Amino acid sequence: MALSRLSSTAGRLCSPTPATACSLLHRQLSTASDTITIDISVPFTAHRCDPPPPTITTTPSELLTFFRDMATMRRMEIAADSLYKAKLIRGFCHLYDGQEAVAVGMEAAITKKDCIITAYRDHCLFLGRGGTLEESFAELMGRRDGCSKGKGGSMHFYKKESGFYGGHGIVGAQVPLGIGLAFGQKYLKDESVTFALYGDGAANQGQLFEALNIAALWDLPAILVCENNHYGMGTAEWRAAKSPAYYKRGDYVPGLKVDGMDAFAVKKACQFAKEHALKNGPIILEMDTYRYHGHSMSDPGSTYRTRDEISGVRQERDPVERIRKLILAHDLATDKELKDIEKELRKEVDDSVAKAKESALPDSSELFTNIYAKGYGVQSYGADRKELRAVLP
Ligand SMILES: Cc1ncc(C[n+]2csc(CCOP(=O)(O)OP(=O)(O)O)c2C)c(N)n1
Ligand SMILES: [Mg+2]
Repeated sequence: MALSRLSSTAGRLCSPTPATACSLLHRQLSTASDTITIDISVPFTAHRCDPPPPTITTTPSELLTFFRDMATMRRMEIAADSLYKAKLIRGFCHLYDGQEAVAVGMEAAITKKDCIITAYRDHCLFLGRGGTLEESFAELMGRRDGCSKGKGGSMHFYKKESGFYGGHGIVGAQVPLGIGLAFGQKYLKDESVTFALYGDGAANQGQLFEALNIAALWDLPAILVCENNHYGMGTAEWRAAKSPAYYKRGDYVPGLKVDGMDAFAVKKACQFAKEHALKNGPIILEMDTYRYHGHSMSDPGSTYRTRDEISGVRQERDPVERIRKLILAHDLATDKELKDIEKELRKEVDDSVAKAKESALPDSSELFTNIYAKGYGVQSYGADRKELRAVLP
């Protein structure tokens, strides 16, 4: 399923296979054209700028869309966990469950002309950009129908045609690349911006400050999004950062601290940041979020933090549950209808896994493609630099 189909446009809630729950909701929503005003959970804290007001207006259909999109992402990551344990996914695999509100809220504020670039925790951002579940699972399992033809795996999802530039394994390295994208956007005067995402661990890297310096000097339309899930692998932020106020770490660059578990707060902050960046240059958004899984599949995630901490966040700040409560409070659907939607999504995820499993492994000739740009005739010499051993495709 392409999440783009579920984007925040009213009336695009239902998947093409009509399900009872979906049509019921559709009937209700067609009469509910009202806008709803929501207080965001935690007011923004600002650095060198006036924060936007802590309220946002939405519609019943956007609320339902947020619910469906985040529940799909949650289910996808749970399925990836099982596939990894069944050894159908090999190598690295970093899951995003807990952080879904960042992907969904950001996507609701921007267009596909805007660019997103991130680190290795990239599956859900790819879905948000319109990637499909099947492409995701195929990539995770190294199959040729994957979004990177099965050659990237979990850390290297891409969808350039809708502004998604990956998927990067070197911590922090995506930020200078993102600033490069923003440079291109300014140069071409196309009124779009780049969101460069990085973690709290990456926030301490030198390259981030070097890139930010250039972005600020040249007023580039760049938004640095620090997804602060409070841990870099097994290291708590307080052990790694003298100042964990990441939204202020740009010093001369403005910043906002945002409740990253509230999709509406994220949406509002991203709208604000886009407007700011187009007029004035870079801004930092610190998203206060949490990952439920360990750092990667080899980390049980419970040795450096308590189980109570994890369950406390689930109970009090879970991004999907927050939207569920809003939908129920505004009588937009019943609990049963929402559960039926989740059942339907679960089936969609399972069907996509089954289809992805049918995809073949890449052909061995693919080992030599997508390594060098075609047509440059890259030559490989022996150690003496005289004997030509191969001309690569
Ligand atoms: C340059 C570099 N150093 C170290 C690593 C190993 N490493 C991978 S993820 C990670 C932690 C990064 O944490 P954070 O930036 O908070 O992102 P999160 O995993 O929490 O999303 C480290 C140290 C790496 N991949 N690249
Ligand atoms: Mg982190």
